[in-house]
Amino acid sequence: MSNRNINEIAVLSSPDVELSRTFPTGFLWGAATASYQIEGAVNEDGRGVSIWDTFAATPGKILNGENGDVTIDHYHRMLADLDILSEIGLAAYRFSLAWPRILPNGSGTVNEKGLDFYDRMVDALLAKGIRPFATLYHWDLPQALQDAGGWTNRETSYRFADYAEVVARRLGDRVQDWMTLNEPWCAAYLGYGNGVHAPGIKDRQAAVNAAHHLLLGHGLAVARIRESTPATSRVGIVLNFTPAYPADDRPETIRDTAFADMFSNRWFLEPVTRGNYPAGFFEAMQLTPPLIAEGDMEIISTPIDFMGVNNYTRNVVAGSPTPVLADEVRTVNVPGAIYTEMDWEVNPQSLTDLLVRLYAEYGVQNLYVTENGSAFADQWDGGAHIHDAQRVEYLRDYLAAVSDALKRGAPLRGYFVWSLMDNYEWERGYSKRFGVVYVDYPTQRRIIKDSGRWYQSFLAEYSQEPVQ
Ligand code: IFM
Repeated sequence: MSNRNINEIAVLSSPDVELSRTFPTGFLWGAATASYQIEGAVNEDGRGVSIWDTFAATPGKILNGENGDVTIDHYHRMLADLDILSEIGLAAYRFSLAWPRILPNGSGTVNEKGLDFYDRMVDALLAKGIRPFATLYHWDLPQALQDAGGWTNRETSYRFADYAEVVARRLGDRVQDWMTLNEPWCAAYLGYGNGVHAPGIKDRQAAVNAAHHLLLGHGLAVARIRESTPATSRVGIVLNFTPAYPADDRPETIRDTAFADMFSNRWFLEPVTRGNYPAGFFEAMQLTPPLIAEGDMEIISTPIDFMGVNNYTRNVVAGSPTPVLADEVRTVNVPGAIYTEMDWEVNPQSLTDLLVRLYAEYGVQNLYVTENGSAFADQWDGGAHIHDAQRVEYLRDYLAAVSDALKRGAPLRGYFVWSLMDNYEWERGYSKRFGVVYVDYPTQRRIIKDSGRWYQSFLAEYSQEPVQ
C-alpha cells in the first residue's frame, strides 16, 4: 500500500468496514483477466493464429467488427498494469496464457518467446508479493487444432495435456495455483452449439461432443501438471454457474427450472465431482451421448485441489406450456430488479446459495470465486475519476453475499473480481466495460474507477487487525 494516495481512496462507510472484517485471515483477494481479451500483439514474437482471430475477422460475428488485435495492449504494458494490482492492494492475480503464443500450431515446436512473456509476468508478480493464478485455457484455441476439428476431435484433449505440461515445466517452480479450463460450458456450447463464440459452429451434437473432450483434456492436464510441478502445487478447474430459480410454482415451471439447472450448472459440475453426466441430460437435450471411452469418467473426475466459481447473475425460469429442450427453457426478467448492461440481474443472494450448494450437495472442499463483476455504462469526463456507483454497489453487495456463504460454512478461500481492466468482451466487442480500472481505448490510458478505489480501501481495512 506504499503508493496509495489517501485522497483518491473512496471512504468506506462503517458497514463496509465491518464487512471487510468478516473475512478470515488468509482470505485471498484478487482480480482476473484473460489473454485474448487484453493482450493484443497478435502477430508478435511468433504467436500463432487462434480461433478468436479467425472468428473476429469473419464479417457479422462481432459487434462493430471489433477484434483483439490491439485490445488494451497489455502485451506491451504488462509491467505497468501489474503496478495497478499493487496500488489496489491485491494479493493475487488470475491471468490466462495464450496457447498459440506458446505452441503456434497447437502442438510441436515450442515458441520460447511466448513462454518468456509469461515467465516475466510471473517473476514480476512474485517480486510484488502477488500470487499468480494461471489459467491454461480461456478460449483461444490454436487455429491449427480447429482445422483438425477443434474440441470435437478427441486428439485435442491430448494436445491440451501436452501444452499444459510445457507450461507447467517452465513456470511450475514459481506458479503454485493452476486452473486447467475457464468456463468449458461456454467453449463447448457457445463455440460449437449456438455458434455465438469462436469457432462459430451451430451444431448441438458437436457441442456435447466438444464438452466431453474439454472435460477429458481437463482431467489429463490435472495429472500432467501434477507430474511436472512440485508436490505443493494446486490444480483446479473454473466453471461458470447461473443458478436457476422458478418464477412461479406451476409444474411446468418446476420441470423447466430443473432443466435449466442441468444445462447451465450440472452438465459440467457432475462429471468433475461425481464422474457422471447428470441423469437424463442427453434425453433432455434430445442428443446422443458423446463417445465415452473406458476410463474417461475416472480421468475427468480426478480429485482436484479447488474449484473456481464464475458467477454474475441468476436465471428466473417461467415454464413453457409444451415441453422444451433443456437449452430452450424460457427465462424472464424480474420486475423492479436491477440489470447490468449485459441484461444480467443483480442478485447476490444467488451467489450465496450457489457456494453453499457446491459445498453441501457436491462436497467441494476449496472454493474460489474466480470471476464476479458487472458491466455498466461508465462515463469519463476526461478527468482523474470515473464515478461508477452502480459497480461499487454491485461489488459491495456481492462481497456481502460471499461473506454470508462463509458464515453458512462454505469453504471459500478467495475472491477475484472480473475484471481488473476494461477489455474485449468477445462477441460484444468493446461495448461492455467490466473493469474496476477504466481504459480509454484510443490513448490506452488507465484510470482506477471509484469501484477500484472502493476495493482498495476495503482491502486496506481487511488487512487491519480484526475487531474483537
Ligand atoms: O468476459 C467474460 C470472461 O471472459 C469469461 N466470464 C464472463 C466474463 C463476462 O462476460
